[in-house]
Amino acid sequence: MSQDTLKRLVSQAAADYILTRIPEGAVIGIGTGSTVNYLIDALASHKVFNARYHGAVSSSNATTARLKMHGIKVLDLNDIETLPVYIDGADEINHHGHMIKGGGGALTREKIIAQVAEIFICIADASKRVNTLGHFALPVEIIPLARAALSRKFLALGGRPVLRTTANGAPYLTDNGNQIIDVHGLQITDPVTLEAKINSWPGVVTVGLFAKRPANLCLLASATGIEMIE
Ligand code: ABF
Repeated sequence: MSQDTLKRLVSQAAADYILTRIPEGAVIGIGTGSTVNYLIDALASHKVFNARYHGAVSSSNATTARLKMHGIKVLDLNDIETLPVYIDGADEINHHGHMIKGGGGALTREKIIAQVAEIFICIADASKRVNTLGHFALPVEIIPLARAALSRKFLALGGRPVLRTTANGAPYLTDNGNQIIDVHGLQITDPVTLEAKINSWPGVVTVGLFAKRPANLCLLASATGIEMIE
């Protein structure tokens, strides 16, 4: 079964979960990435989202565009006080629900919304499940002024920092106008401690470790079906 098929399956399962478990009138937090894109399409296909829910809070310009393409109301996080659920993908997830996120470049807004949400549901194909985080290069959103100083710190950690660039070689810029360093070669055995450590460095906007606030529920699709891990 292809990864794409697994992403579609887990997204459909997540849409069913939301529509049956999340009460009417709620605001739904929506993440970023190809798995979430399938979720948005699945929610829209039920054609009840706008009738049932107050709207969605989006974690990126790309997600906002897709929600609006389907006619789903997009709300400002500053205008809501409660967010029952946030659904998002991940690049890696371990058995504690700790994740590496940010491959899609939306880690800062994702982390802000995840922090507000009462429950965080991670949706992924089984290839994202790991014992130890770090095979996927750790994304870190940074202020450009700090790039060289932070790169030296990542090297001292044993990592190999690479500035994320666009197809034409220019530095990739996030929706917030910042740059991203992808740190290769880390074996992250204590994600909570490393997240706090990197967060404390001047110039770091967001580190793509979601460990202090892990996922509450993970829906993982594999050839044998959908596994729900709490
Ligand atoms: C997003 O989901 C990012 O944090 C993460 O990089 C991405 C995973 O992308 P995909 O669903 O396309 O594999 O939330």
